Amino acid sequence: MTARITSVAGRQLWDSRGRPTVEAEVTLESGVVGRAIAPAGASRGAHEAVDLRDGGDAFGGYGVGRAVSAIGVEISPAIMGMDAREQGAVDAALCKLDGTTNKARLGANAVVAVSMAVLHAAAADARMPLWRYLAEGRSVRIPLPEIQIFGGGAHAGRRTDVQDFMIMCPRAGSFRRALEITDDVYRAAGRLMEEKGPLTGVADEGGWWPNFSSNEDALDTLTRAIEAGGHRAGEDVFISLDIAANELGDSSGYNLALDDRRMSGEEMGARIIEWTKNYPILSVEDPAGQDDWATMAAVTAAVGDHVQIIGDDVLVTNAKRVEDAHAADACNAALIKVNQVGTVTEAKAALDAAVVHGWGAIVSARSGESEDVTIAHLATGWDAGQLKVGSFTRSERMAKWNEMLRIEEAMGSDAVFAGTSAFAAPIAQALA
Ligand code: 2PG
Ligand code: MG
Repeated sequence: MTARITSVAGRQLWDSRGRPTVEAEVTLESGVVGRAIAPAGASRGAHEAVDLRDGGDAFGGYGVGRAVSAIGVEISPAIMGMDAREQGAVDAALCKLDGTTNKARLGANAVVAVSMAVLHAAAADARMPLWRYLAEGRSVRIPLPEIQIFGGGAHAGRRTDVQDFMIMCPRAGSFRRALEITDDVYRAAGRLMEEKGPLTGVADEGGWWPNFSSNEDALDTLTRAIEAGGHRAGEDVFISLDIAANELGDSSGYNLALDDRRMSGEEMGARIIEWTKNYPILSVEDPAGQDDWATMAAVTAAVGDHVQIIGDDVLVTNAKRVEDAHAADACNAALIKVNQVGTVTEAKAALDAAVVHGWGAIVSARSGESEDVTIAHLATGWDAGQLKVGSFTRSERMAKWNEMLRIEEAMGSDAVFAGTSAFAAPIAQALA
């Protein structure tokens, strides 16, 4: 059996925020190696798996010495000898070894790096690109990208309340074309920002640093940037928002600092609904806090037939929470981040739960990233339909977009761009 795991090693590398992170390297009997690097979130849900950090003074407390040593001392002996092609069995062994509900003992950063490295090793052993290995012979679509133009919230010193101002081009026809359109809009947005005042650089995920006087000012500027870039807002290019409302409060109230307002859940929901009426918005992520399902459900009931309502901090890539959210009609799409739950198998289960209910599914990066391009392969091989990576600058983001271009090219004439089919059926019909 050549796919037998013969060694698992961990090492400390650095992420896009200059913080320590974990890389895992899995070697098989055949000599094949699989590697993966753990990403890290800044706006996190309370129900997420948690990273193991060393604390103390070194590296601002973000050291991963203990997580790296957990890989060598505990994880390696536990999965040594297992078949890398048995991802489910390996991930079950990792969960059992950790023994907590949130990967707190070994660290989600250690566990996710190993889980993804095992997957890479298995694909390499099969001599296939990862996306093709995951597709298992089925035809899969090229995902629709969701790309940030302005970064805010926890990724930009809370300069705007809304965290991500993004665009989507469901009618672009191909991934390559969607990126070209994004380039037009990104550059036009930069010109408009320059006119407003000094351009002050970029936020954590590479989007323009948001110099805005109100959240609506940001929405106006983005709409104008789409048009100034030579495209039709609400026709070819749509706005997608990640409110990340978890960072703004909970069901007892939300603080919109930029608008100098404290709002009830009901008012917050009404504000989001109003934005979807006034701007060409096609998708809204986390319009309410992680446990405020009443507001999530109110927004979904009001506009969910033509606007995608995504759960991120609300669902935390947890299949059980996807089921609960479905029972509560709280959203119509799920964000999928492997490190939010800790293993490839659990993330796939959350995606499957969303797909079974006819929801959209978006494989997503974190705000702390690296050159690791695993998510491009997961979004494609799992046929998720959508991919969220961050903005259109900085190599930890461009590495994923560029990998998608390679995948699209490799598919050749078989490549099918998910486009409008990426959404839950009512939204896809509304776009048709
Ligand atoms: C999110 C992500 C990416 P973070 O909220 O969707 O934008 O942010 O990784 O900080 O949770
Ligand atoms: Mg989010």
